[in-house]
Amino acid sequence: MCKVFHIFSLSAILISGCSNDTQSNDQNNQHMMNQNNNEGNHHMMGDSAMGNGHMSHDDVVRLEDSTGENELYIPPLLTSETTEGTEYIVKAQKGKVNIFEGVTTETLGYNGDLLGPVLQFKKGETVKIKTINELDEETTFHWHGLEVSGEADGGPHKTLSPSEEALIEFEVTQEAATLWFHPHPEGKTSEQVYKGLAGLIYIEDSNSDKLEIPKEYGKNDIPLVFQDRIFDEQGQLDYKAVMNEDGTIGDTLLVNGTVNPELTVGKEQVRLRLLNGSNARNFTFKLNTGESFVQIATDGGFLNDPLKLNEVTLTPSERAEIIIDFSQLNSTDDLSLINEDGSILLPFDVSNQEVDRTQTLGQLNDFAVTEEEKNMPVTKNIELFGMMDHVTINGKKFDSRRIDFTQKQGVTEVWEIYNRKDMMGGMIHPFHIHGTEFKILSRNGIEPEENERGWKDSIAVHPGEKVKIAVQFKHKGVYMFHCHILEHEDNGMMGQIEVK
Ligand SMILES: [Cu+2]
Repeated sequence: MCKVFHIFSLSAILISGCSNDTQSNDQNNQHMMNQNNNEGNHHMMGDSAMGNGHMSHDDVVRLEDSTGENELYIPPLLTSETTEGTEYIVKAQKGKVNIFEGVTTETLGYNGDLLGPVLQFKKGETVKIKTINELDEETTFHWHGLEVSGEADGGPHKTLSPSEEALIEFEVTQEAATLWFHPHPEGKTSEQVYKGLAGLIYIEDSNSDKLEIPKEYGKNDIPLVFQDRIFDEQGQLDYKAVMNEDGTIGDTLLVNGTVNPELTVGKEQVRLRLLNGSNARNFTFKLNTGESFVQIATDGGFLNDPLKLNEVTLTPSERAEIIIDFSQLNSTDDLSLINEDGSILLPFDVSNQEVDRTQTLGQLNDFAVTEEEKNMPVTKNIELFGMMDHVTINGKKFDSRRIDFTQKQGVTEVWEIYNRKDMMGGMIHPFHIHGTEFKILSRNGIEPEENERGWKDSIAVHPGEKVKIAVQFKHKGVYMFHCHILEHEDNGMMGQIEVK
């Protein structure tokens, strides 16, 4: 079916995508009509056709504005099962949630109905996690951004069958950062994440302990998981009906699983830990007033200095920590975090009470790219290519029996990631490597922007772009590298590296 589309109608692929069943084709045609008519009057639920926005378009389906009618849900911090403070239980389970009033939506979650708790680890501690699969299908527990052995990493080799348990153990050796966890079963990652399996991991260390930054969890240090979804007329997440081979894009935003969220904050500095937890949608976060904020952290750690910005873009799986000083804004009426296209993501209810704890943000970190790293030759070449289910890395699709690269433990190598354009121009692929935080050396030969001069584990690679990164693995094992558009990953845009 896809082949026929490719031969006879390239424009049809561009606009509607290709698909294997007539129902989806009807939806795609409907989507074309919607686009042509500029029809925007769809409902919160029920217009799943809106979901088939194509990532290679600049104008993907716009998100419904958040009405702000629901206070943002703050997930619990997961506490340890022992007094040693290092043993946790993380259980993948099925859930039922009232995302919409009076409607029960079937979901998946960790230790609960939807999404998961925030795991908090301290650098230097040995963490034991008992992982339990209470789903009806296989899953894995992947710790995204965590520098652990391939055994503990939770890639597609480490599946747990239904009702199976596994104990994993690792030492936390990396610096303070906001990481996350999600499933990684081969071919099933996108659906399981879509239905609600994801959670945040905070790593703290002596540096983050002493920094004068907001750190009261849920008060002025806020976890924020942004995900777009499509709900059917019954208010369900029917992934198979709406999935798009090029990345499923929704019209409804959930933040921490809350629809139409609002965040109540004090007139003070508030730290937002942003995760783009979508399957495929990119976000560009900014204030509706156009005023600036500061970014303090990338995927894997603090920037050296707070960086004043008006907006920050995150592709799927990327994180940024920002601080908004609500005591310094011109007006706090109708204030909200918006997306690039102006859609309202998160309205703020700013209390009038002045909170006097504004701190001067000083130096945060001592991240550096060495001269040696800058001058190292490229020793690994990665070519990202394609769209839909024709995505490849170095011309190949994932094969769990094939090791694509090897690298020595503790030895830095320079990888060059090239996003080769296709005849339609191509699309951004967010490239992620497991088990490591890397440094960006250059984008098309030029030093990266200031807000990318910090540890990264995922990077947006634009069509035609060549990105050089310095990669070192602290531990041994087999690790995945892949596109973090989850449908691309499931379609085989993934390879394996063995670290010896
Ligand atoms: Cu991709």
